[in-house]
Amino acid sequence: MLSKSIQEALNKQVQMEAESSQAYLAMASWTEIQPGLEGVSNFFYQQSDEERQHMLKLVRFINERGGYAMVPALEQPMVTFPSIKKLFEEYLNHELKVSNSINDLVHLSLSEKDYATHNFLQWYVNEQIEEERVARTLNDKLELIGDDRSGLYLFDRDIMNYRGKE
Ligand code: OFO
Repeated sequence: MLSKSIQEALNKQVQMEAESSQAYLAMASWTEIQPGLEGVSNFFYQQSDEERQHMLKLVRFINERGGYAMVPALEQPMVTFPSIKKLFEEYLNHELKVSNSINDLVHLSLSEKDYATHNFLQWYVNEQIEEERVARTLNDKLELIGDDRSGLYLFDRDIMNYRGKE
């Protein structure tokens, strides 16, 4: 059975995963209408789907443990971006924020001796390690590319290779 505070914190995480899904959907849509960024757009469509899965996993867990997962209201995410570089910075910052939030949840579960939730959260801890790695790698690549248009062409072509999953 979940304590009230754990239930609330897990529901906040539901909201965060839903917001991640929306934020990446906005990135997918914006890059889809820019010339030559089909690869980046596909990448964010997939990221958005994954975040929805992360949200659902939490919803099912909360309900399974005797709580109630409440579908949250969402704010509109950033829908236009000054540059592709800024978009990827935004992506990395977002992942760092999510990692912090997962860490806080892990801390709370330990302080309340809720080992079932603690165990459940390990999947998210590992997922965030991977997602931060991918986001950092992509930011580093863009830094290297600078204003080189052929570099950006290759970046778009190869972006799926940096995911390290599939
Ligand atoms: Fe939900 O995995 Fe990153 O944010």
